[in-house]
Parts: sequence; structure tokens; C-alpha cells
Amino acid sequence: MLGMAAAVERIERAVAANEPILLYGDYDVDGTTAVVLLKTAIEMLGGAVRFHVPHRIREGYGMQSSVLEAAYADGVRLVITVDTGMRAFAEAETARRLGLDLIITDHHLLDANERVPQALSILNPNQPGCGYPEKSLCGAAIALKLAQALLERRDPTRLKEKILPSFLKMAAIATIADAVPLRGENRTIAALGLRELRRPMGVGLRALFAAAALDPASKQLTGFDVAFRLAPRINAAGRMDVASDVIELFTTRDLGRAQELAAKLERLNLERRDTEAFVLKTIEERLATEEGLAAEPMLVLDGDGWHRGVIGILASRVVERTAKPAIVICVEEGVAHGSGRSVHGFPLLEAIETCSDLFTRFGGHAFAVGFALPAAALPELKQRLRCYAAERLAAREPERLLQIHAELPLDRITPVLAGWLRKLEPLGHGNPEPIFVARNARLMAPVRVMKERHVALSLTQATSATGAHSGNIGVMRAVGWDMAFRAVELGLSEGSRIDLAYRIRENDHPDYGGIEVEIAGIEPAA
Ligand SMILES: [Mn+2]
Repeated sequence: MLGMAAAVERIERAVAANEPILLYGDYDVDGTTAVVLLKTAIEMLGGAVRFHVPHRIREGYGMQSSVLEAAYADGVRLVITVDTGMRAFAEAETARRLGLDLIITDHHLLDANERVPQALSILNPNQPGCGYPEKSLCGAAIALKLAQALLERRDPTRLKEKILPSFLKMAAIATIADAVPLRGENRTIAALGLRELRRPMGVGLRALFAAAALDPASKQLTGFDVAFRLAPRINAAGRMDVASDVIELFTTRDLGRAQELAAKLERLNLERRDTEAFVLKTIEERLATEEGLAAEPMLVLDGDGWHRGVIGILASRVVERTAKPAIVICVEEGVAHGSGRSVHGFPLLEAIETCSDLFTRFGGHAFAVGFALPAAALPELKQRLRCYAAERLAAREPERLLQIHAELPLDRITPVLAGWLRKLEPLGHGNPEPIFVARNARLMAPVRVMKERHVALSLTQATSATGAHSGNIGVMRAVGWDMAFRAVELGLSEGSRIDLAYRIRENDHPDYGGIEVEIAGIEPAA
């Protein structure tokens, strides 16, 4: 990897001279696990490491010159970034002016001019001239490469047998949580790391698994478990409080402290869920009651006091519900912070770029953006975005796009097939779980609604054209998370016939365990 030799040489020099090293991270799963990896590796070499992870709300994403200045005043002469820094031109200039050596390790893409900041060394497979074949590593995986290079010369056997397996656990969690495509080297990192998680591990991971009610020693962890059960708990720290708790959790050797921190993450995650549910309810009420709002081609929703840590998740929820691009904005102390998510065919970054004169800060890509602007400019922003969206989206019906992989009637689902599907793990971005479609399935019982939001259907496959089912009257249980509204929309009842998009699930509940399906979409049978 381009820049590796220079980075290793400089870090070794700092370790030999006992210079304090500052790791500059990020507040999400990728950024915090990357700090843990590199901190552990440099400490193994005998180095003195401190770290800084920005506060999501007070500091926002990326490096800050003031943090570099404080570190310099405190005796730091070497700063290593993880999962950040690729566009920190001004901060790199500050470092140079102070006489701080800067090593940037990051996976984020370069700006349009392919400029890179001035630094002693940059590790990023996406920079010009880097021949490293896997271009889509996450930040923690690049930190893993650096850790590997640092430790390789010391004790290659110990590295291979002891250290790498433990580092891979962290790198796998980050690789899945950061949504890099699970192909190539990423698939290897994710698969090996998930396998390693079955073995004994540090007190921090153990406490986190216990809090999430996961037991990787008895049941193989999946990509889904990491993405939907571990990652939200780890991310809750940075969303609702301070991300440095995550680093302490994963580096402490004190079981009591680990349990305390895991319990805190659990509490923050519940708080995050409540906050999210509360605002989502407000948004749904607004969509139902505000004149003309639900008919708008793009939804721009703002509220006073909405929690900034969850506006991105909320924008995703609104897109899921409405199949329209959505921006959620919170106003705090005269500043409006926005986060947007989009649908296919409406590049959101292009949309907000037409308002770039209003923003104090903005960035993102076709499907996701973030920005800030003075609250006073909000009416102007909403007006301009409304016009822009009206021109481009007005004539278009919102489409709920679901990629279907194969047709599979419900009576063809077998344990053998489920076993084959398990071999595709780890599933996630770039290696999505197969979605099947079954046509003309019949409800054998009334719709069962769970917690007012979810549904369970008892389905049988009606195979003949007239709708009479074949000899095999097997009943398949189908669960639809957040599908209660859809069941009402379609007026489903016993005897209804539906076309069903679904994923195959193995439920290990002792009483009603077995193969069932999870509903991805329902349409009335054609
Ligand atoms: Mn990242």
C-alpha cells in the first residue's frame, strides 16, 4: 500500500523516542474500532498513545485545527488519523505549520480534483498511484493493514496466531457496519472475523454481546447480527453521547467497567430508539394532516429540538415509508442541520448543490447528504428544493424498488435450501441476502397484528391457475416487520391472495421454531 513504508518508519521512530502519538478518529463504528486496533498495536510495540474522537454534535465530522494545536502544546509531534482526514486540507496545513508530522489513514474518496492533503504519509487505496488491489476497505481495515505492518517485523508467528485473529474481530465488525461491499478482501475479513468471534474474547466484546443477547460461542454470528444488533449499540454512543466510551469498552481489562459501559450503550441505544420513534410519529402525523405535504415529490421536514444524532436514520425511515427522497432538518440555536436520503434516479447531492450558496457546510453523495445553514435561510432552502424537485420528480410515481433474485413458491422451501443459503454468509452490502418471490399465496387465517406494527400471516401456496392449491397444504408462517400499515392498505383477510417478496428465516425458538419467511413486500395477486 502506497505510503506504508514511510508510515511504519515514522511510527517506529516515535516509539523508540517515547514520543506521545495522537490517534485522530471518528465517532462511528468504523472510526472507533480503527482507533482500538491501532492503539492496541502501537502499545504492543511499547508506544505511548492518546486518542481524540470528535463529538458528533459539538465538533461534527472531521479534524479540527484547535485539537491539533492543543496536542502540540501537550508534547505530541506525530498525529495519525483513522477513518478520516482525506479532505482535511486546512488541518493538514495547520499540522505542517506547527511542525506536527501527520499520517493520514482513510478510505474516503478524494475530491473531484483528486487533490490529497499535505502529509508525511497517506494510506488510502483510493489515492492516485496506490496499487493496493482492494479499493473498498473500510477505515478499520486500513488501520488493520498498518497494525499488521508494524507488528510483522517483531514477531511474525505471534502476529499470525494470536494478534491477527483478535484484530480481525474488530475489523469484521467495522467492515459490516460501515457498509463497504462484502466482496473480495472485505468478504475475507468479515468471514474470518465472524468466525474468530466464536472464540474467547476480551471483556468489552463479551459484555457488549451479553447486552445484545447474542452468544457467538453457541450460535454462529451473521452479518445481520452485526449490522442490526451490534452496530446500533456501538453507534448509539456517538449519536447520543461520547464515542470515546466505545474505545474504553473495547480496551478495558476490567470486567466490571466493561459491563458498566455496555449497560450505558444499551441505555443510549434505547434512548436513540425512543427519540427516533417520537420524531417519526410527529412526522407521520404531519404527513397525514398537513395540507398538500404528503403529495409533494420530495419531503423536506424540519422541527425544533429534534435530536441531531438521529436525523439521518429518520430520513431513511421516511424514504422507506414513502419511496420519496426525504430531508430531515433539526434546528438548534439558530443553526439548521439537515440529513437527506434519496431514491434511485434522484441524485441528492446534485439537488442540494443548487443551494450551495445557502450552506455553511454540506457534503455527501447521490443517496445521502448532510448540511448546515443558518436557520433564517431555511424558508429559502425549502422553497428552492421544492421547485427543483417539482421540475424533476412531479410526473413520477414513487416506486418501491425491490431487487428480486428468484421465483420460489413457498412449498419449495426446504431445510436443504436454507443450508445452502447459509453458505452465502456474511451477507450485507455488495452481497445482499437473496429475496424470493412467491405468487398467488393464500392467507389461511386472519392477519395477526403484533405490537400494532408488525404482522404474522399463515400462508399456503395455491399453485394451479384457478387458485386451488396443490395436494400439499403446508402452511408457512410469514412475518412482516412494520407491515401492519400495508396489510390494512391492501385489506388483507383470511382467503386473500397475494404475491409475496420474502427472505428465508430460520427461527430457533423452541416452541414455534423452524423455517419461516420474512416479508419484504406484498402486492395483491395478479
Ligand atoms: Mn468509515
